[in-house]
Amino acid sequence: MLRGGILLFITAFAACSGPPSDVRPFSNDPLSVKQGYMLALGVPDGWPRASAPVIVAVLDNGIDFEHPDLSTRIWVNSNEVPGNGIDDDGDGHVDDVHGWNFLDNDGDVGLSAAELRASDFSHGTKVAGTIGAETNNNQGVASGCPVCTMMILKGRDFLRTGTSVASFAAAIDYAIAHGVRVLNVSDGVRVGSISDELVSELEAAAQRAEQAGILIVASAGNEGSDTVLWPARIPSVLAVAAVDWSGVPASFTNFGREVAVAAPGDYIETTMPGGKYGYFGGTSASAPIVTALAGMLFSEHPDWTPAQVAARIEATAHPAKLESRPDIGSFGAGVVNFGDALAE
Ligand SMILES: [Ca+2]
Ligand SMILES: [Ca+2]
Ligand SMILES: [Ca+2]
Repeated sequence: MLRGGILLFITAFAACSGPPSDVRPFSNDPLSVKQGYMLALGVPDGWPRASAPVIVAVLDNGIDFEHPDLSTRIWVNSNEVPGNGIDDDGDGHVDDVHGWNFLDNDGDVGLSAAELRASDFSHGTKVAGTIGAETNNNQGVASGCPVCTMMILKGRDFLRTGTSVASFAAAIDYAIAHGVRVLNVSDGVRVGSISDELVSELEAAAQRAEQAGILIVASAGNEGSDTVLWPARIPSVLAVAAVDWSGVPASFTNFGREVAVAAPGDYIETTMPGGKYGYFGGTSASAPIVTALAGMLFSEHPDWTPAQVAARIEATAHPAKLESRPDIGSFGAGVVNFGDALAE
């Protein structure tokens, strides 16, 4: 997972007993019985509730957008004619129908046949299912933001080199140009492993996002340390730590004063490439839960600023159970709660 001091994709499982027991279903999606973490987060009765659509960007390693529980939830650039080799909407990107591939610099944001076979390419698909899998379609899982449509910003190792920090910034600018409200970054880079110059580029991109009305939600990291990763540690970015379903901090989670909130980070049942389903874990899984909640809040309050949405999420969080972790001095506002955040 660690390469050159950089946490590429933040996936880990807590070393604990087996998966939690099935729960009562909160939608007609058969696998919602494995999503008890949503009940623990107070998902309101009558889920999903209807609201206006909202665009959420998934900055990750691509999404299997033909997955039957995702295909209807992928953002479509309606001003772009697919496959004609022309930049129809004049945004500087040719044939960008579902987003952009910042690695290959083209509009191919799905997974290749080889990537579909490779288990390490499941990351973006797992994030997407957690945020916005089709809900109440009698299939697969439910999600935290059934009204979110997901833009795919595909890359790999976005934050590994100077070039990829530039790609990260370019991805944010693409999101700004197309009306995104929340951008999920289940990725990060360790403090001290990139130059001050590159940190400044990250901070400038985050500032442009905030000014454009976009909330960035990012994983705190999985080193079990008190040092939150970039970009989560940028003040305007909502840094998400991991807890278990009962609110106890995960053994792997980073913590500290940069953490804004926490969400469950183990046994998160979600979509997998090739039409499959499986568990997801780590602060990579916690961030998309919060992204989903932010998406619901923007959907119901389109006039709110990113700071207002973040403040609502923090103000309605429940205290984490820190009794068993005296080493954790600061853990943000606690565990997010859908029921309280979305209450009138
Ligand atoms: Ca275009
Ligand atoms: Ca075109
Ligand atoms: Ca479903």
